[in-house]
Amino acid sequence: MSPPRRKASNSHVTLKNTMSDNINTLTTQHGVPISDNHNSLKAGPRGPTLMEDFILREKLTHFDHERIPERVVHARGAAAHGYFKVYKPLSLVTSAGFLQDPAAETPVFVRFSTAVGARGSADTVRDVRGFAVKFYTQQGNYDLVGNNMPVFFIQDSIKFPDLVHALKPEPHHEMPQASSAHDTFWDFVSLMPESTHMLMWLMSDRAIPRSYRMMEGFGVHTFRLVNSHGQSTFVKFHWKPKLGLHSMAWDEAEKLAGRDPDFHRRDLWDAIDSGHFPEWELGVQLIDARQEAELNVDLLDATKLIPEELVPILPIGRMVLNRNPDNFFAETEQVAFNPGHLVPGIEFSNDPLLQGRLFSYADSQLSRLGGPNAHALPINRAVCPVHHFQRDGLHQSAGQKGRVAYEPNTLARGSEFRLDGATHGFHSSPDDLQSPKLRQRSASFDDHFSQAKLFWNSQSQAEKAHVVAAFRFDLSKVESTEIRQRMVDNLAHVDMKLASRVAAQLGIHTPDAAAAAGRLGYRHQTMQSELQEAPSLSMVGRYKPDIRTRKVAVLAADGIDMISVKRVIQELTAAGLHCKVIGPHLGHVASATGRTLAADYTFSNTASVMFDAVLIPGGVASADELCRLGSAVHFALEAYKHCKPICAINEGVLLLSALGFSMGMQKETAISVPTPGVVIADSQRALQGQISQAFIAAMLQHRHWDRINLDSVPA
Ligand code: HDE
Repeated sequence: MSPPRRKASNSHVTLKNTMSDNINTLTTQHGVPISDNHNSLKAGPRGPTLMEDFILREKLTHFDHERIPERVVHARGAAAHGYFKVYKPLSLVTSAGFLQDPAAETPVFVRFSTAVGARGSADTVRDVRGFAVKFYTQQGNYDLVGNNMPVFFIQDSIKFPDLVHALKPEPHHEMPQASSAHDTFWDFVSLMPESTHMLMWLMSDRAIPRSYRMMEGFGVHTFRLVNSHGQSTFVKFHWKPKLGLHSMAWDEAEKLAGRDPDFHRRDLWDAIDSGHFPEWELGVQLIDARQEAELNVDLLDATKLIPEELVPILPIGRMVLNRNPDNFFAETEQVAFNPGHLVPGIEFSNDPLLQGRLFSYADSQLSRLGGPNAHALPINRAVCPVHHFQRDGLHQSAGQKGRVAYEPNTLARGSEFRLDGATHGFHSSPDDLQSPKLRQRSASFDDHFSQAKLFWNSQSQAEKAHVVAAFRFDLSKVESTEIRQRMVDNLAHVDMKLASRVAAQLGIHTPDAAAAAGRLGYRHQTMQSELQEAPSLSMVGRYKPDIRTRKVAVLAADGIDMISVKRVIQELTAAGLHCKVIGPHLGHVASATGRTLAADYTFSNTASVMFDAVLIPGGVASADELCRLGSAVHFALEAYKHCKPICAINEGVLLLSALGFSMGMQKETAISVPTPGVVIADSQRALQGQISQAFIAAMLQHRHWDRINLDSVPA
């Protein structure tokens, strides 16, 4: 059962309908009723169209200009409305109003995105995901414009255009779309050892999330919280998903990009639409001046993180997304985030990557949204009173009145608008900036490999294997052997085994750490870290015992054993899972006794990659028919290959016979788990409820990455 739908709380950021209430009458933009929307005005029924047809011209002109420039990065995204509530007043560390009252709900709009692909590219590509949150607070809008990885490729914003030019499709033929697997990207990053830590994250399963709802989010940079006494504390922001952290298999992500390019967008929409509102907890790492001095990491370096093991995350509030947008263009496309949108009580740090961003966003939006008034679009508008003397500009819609557009004045309402910074207006904390003007990076930024090594050391065996496979995949698409060699030589500084495993399939020499030294862009200083491993960097152990909204495919044909399957479906549904029946055709499949089950999909209009788990019911005739259907056999094998939980009841196991499973294997027990995540059940002997229980237990782990010999599975 879906939970009852809650009424969305943030109705003041709802779009107003601009169409006339009388929708039976079409009008022009200026309200003139249109008598015929099917025929243009012509000189006779077979004559040429007349220039005078202002209705046709207006319609075509508007249509011709429907598209606006897409975001130069993060063009592809999906968004939702919701609210944020703080757990306890945070007045000790910040004066930010929205972080004080546990009873108050602050409306939010959140946009998730991929970074590289064009607006129409696929959702499931290997990429960092954007995680941008706009808080509509009573002290103005606050934007926390983060990613699903805690570090970034570069340290200084002056390298951002180079990074993006290298990563985007190559300019001569505009290929490949939304992929890092090409020469220019690896050429650039192999010459920029500061990227190595981020590359480890990008080649890990974090870059192929199962769902936006199952991703962590990070503010990446260090910010500052400032209290009403002007005391400042460094802060790193973290979002933790309630559903836990989950990813998909790389082969699955690639196939999904074709099967359903909208996979993540649809997943978010469907969850909210059915009342399963995604939630995240906001946490902070607070670092005071004393701790800063003790950390072996420069807080201003965005290629580094502060391990949770050194500075624990303090949960401070909860965000719920409970309403889909009414109009994708007006909201998701026109929303304009800007890390420069702060509220009193939150301030920047001197991170040189952040400092560049403070210029870039508003500048980029000038061309994307066509002028300086994008803040007045409904989705970007503040919910608190706004008063300033900025005037005019393209698309001005404010209807500003009066003769006074300056301050100080005596002709309007006074001349003194300065507020007491400590208690009211935004106030930048004084900073002692007695330094020489120079183009230089701090020597404390020079350690490019320690945290890449920490990340590698902290991964499970299966995660390490995925990282190696991802490096191999991407680098195998690089045509230049020189670039491939350069990259694995860099990896030798992270871990020799990692570098050798990557090199093994690339037709290049054994990695050579010494060869990397002395190259352009190469600076290497290793900071001794007290941490050799940080379990928090691994995704294993972050599985939460919450399987609600996962999708189960039930493979069925005529002759299925209806009693057991219906019961299992009922129990899985009660546990919050979404079961869908896949049949050889739409309509119904029937049991031997004539009981029927409606098919939601066919084997040709869906695929195993669309599901999290597979249930194969019993019934001799059904199992026989499925075994004859290549697409059904492929469905089951592919789910196995992607390490998904599978439950086969009675004869259903025949579908897995290509993998060597047989009913004979589990004669002794009513339910057996012959390999991780595969449940084989004898419905005649299993106790009521036992089958679903065993299947749910397998699903709690989401994916069974420890399955062996997956390369030999014919799917
Ligand atoms: Fe962005 N980034 N970025 N970025 N970024 C943009 O803003 C930029 C960086 C991030 O859903 C652009 O309106 C520079 C880090 C997200 O609308 C642009 C630098 C992080 C989004 C821009 C960075 C991000 C953007 C593109 C290096 C994680 C999508 C159009 C100094 C903390 C927000 C636009 C949305 C979008 C510039 C680096 C996150 C061009 C110059 C680090 C989530 O202004």
